[in-house]
Amino acid sequence: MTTALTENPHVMGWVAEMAKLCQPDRIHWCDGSEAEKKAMTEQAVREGILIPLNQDKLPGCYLHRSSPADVARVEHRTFICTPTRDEAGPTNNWMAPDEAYRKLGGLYEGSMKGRTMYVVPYVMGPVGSPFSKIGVEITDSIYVVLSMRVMTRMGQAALDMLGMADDFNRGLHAMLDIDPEKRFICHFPEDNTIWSTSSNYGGNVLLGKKCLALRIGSYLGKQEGWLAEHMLILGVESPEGQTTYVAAAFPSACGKTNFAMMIPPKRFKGWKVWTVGDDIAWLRVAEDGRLWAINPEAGYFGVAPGTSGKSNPNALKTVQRDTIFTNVALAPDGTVWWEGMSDTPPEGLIDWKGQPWDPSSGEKAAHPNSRFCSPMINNPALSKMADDPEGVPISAIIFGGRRATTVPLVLQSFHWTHGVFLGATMGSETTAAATGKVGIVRRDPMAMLPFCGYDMGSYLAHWLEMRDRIKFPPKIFLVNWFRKGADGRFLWPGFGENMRVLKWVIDRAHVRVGGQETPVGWIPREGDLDLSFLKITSEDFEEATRVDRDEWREELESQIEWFDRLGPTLPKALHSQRQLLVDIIDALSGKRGGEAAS
Ligand code: GTP
Ligand code: SPV
Ligand code: MN
Repeated sequence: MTTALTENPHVMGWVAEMAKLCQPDRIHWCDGSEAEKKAMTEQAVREGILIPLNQDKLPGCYLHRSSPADVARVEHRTFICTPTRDEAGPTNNWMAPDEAYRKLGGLYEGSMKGRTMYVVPYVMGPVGSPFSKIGVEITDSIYVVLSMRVMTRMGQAALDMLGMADDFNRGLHAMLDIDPEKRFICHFPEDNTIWSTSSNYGGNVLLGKKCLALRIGSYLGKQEGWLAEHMLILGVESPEGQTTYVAAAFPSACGKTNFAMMIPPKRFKGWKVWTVGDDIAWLRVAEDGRLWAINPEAGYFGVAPGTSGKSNPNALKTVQRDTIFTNVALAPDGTVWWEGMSDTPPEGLIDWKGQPWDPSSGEKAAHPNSRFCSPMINNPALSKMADDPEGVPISAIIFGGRRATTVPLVLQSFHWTHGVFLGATMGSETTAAATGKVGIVRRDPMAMLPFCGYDMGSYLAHWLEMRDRIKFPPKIFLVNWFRKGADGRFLWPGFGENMRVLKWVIDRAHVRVGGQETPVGWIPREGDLDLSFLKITSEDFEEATRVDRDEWREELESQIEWFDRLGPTLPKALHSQRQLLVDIIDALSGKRGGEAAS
């Protein structure tokens, strides 16, 4: 056992209790030092957990291959364990706390015999910030320790910040035998505790991320009057040097990392986009009456496929050093490859399962949810505010999903409640970030469906209530980079070209550009979006930005089922908002008004 790094009786007592349960041979307290990283990396290489990559081309980079049945989040095995089912709400899986403690306790018992238990203290948010939260994750996975070191501020600094307080998240993770049948991700919001078993994949086991920063975080946010959101944070700097900060929620694998690291096209000379965060934002109201955001993370756990020098040059630069790649393909020269990195794959690839890859097999070389785990300091576009204890003031909030139809390229809400309505009813096609079928449209409010730690209706009520606390509320927008033409092509080129939409968003936030009112929100008029030097036909642009009354009438109709599912805690204001839009569309279409109007 390495010596404990704290005398905090709460930490010591809990670690002792968990050690008694799991019965490890050794306990290692992680201090976060370089020497520790070096020793653990060497051990991981010896044990085959990490494969060293070409250290000349990719210094400090390693490849990890997961078990083939452990490649994504498992929403059906993720539970919110509150005393009553109602507190978890209709969209979460629920398990009674005693049952969960009993069931997982049985799985943990003796599970670390012959193994090392690592104690990983970490801070979510800048060290010393009053808005940061402390966690301690106990794990028997060296891959988790090395990843937590990238994704959080890990080690001694966290224990120093905690001092003798009892205010820390207690996370317990055991790999077991990675059997999917023993896999559970259980959250106990009342105990500030997370228990995770039988997985070694990112969102299931890096407990600071989705489990603490979003599920437990959202629960704390409701109680303490702030918001924990699945949002990127970026700053747009104008040629005059004015920086406007924007937060954006897109569901998993729907473009947050890409948007947060965007390089504006040539047309936008002198404009710069700076990354504050790429996945999670904690938002609170400051004394100046504005909404301020911090990124609780210190690294990026990003989707590899589709990342190229064309689509996201900043991400490609970010992953050139000190990066752990998971489930990507390995090239003979010790570099990595994934679908979309280049048009022609290198010869002689080893696929993500460790087998020689046959390009004609129809199989992917990299898993569709393969990921890179890189420190944020590698990002050439990192905002100088990324580590600021106060965070940044937010002028606009963007919601966005992956929708082949209906939702236009960009839409501005009429007001806060309408914006919350657009977020609450957001739909998106499912992706490889979670197990299950890909490409099914499902409602994913604020991109938080898999991450809200309590009842969804109460969460939406909390969003509405936040309005009263914010003197200068951000403007709310809805975007869709993924609308398709009749031929199945994406209509909008996306990636860096999204700057054109972002520019309209910040101009609208500062009230300096026009727009056109439609029944469902404001859209850019012809000429409002700068399309110069963009290769897009006017038909495609028209199709990408169009608000079709019939499509929206259907969309609004299909929301009834969603609202019914959310049940009695869904705020009345959102029902009224939906009915109002129905009435407006019906009136414009010359149909009889809805009930409210008749
Ligand atoms: P999580 O880390 O899972 O929360 O995902 P994310 O929201 O950060 O998604 P990311 O930026 O990694 O993008 C996921 C996928 O969407 C990648 O394969 C991208 O290539 C693709 N993508 C991102 N932006 C765009 C866009 O503007 N247009 C199109 N067509 N695809 C995009
Ligand atoms: C997501 O799925 O939204 C992610 C990756 O950001 S994970 O950390 O696995 O949740
Ligand atoms: Mn995410």
